[in-house]
Amino acid sequence: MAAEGQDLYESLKIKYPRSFSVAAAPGSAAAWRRALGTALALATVLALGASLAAVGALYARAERELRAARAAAAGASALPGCALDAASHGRLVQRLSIGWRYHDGKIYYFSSDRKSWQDAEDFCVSKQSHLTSVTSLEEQEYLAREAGKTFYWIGLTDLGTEGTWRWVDGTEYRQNMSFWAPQQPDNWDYGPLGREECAQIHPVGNGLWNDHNCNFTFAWICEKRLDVAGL
Ligand code: MBG
Ligand code: CA
Repeated sequence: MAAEGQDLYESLKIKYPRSFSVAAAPGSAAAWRRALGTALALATVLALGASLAAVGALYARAERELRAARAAAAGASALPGCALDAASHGRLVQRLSIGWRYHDGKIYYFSSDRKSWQDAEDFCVSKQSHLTSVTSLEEQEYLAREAGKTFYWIGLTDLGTEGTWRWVDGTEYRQNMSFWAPQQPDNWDYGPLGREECAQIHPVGNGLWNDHNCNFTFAWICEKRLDVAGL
């Protein structure tokens, strides 16, 4: 039986696993295919890694903004006379999460597109707010700081009665709480386009005010107080 067993082993063809197989001759079609396969696998891994990093970054940003919104909402709710009910609190968080910014008992919307002064005010009204008023040096400095290098319409106009300025949100205009840039308002003459009856925060004057032609389009700032109903 020993002889038969030996014959059996001699006729056995050993199948090596692929990883044991001898390297394909350099330059051969098999070698190219293998190199291509490796490159494709590497590219796929890199692409997956990059997508994962991008999704991770987006997620981190969303988390950060939501945390900031929650903190701001908590701050707002803690204000005297500003006890928000659950529904208002929810709407506040929602507004903060879509870009409104909380400051000192009010929320502000800094637009990223441009509109004429009246269209900007109409936009604010459609969001239960008005173009912003400015009622303190502290508020002026906040708005100027946030405005940076951008022109923004504010809710001040002398449409109707030249030289008589009024806030569209009903706030009383006070000369001693106005922040006009030097030599402004000057009611500049644009000929057929008319003069200047609407106010804006002017980056050239570090956020001080300039009167401009209401039909020109600029970014704008809406303001909403949190201590009034209808958030
Ligand atoms: C511009 C103002 C414009 C008018 C003009 C007068 C550099 O600012 O935007 O409103 O006041 O100055 O020179
Ligand atoms: Ca002007």
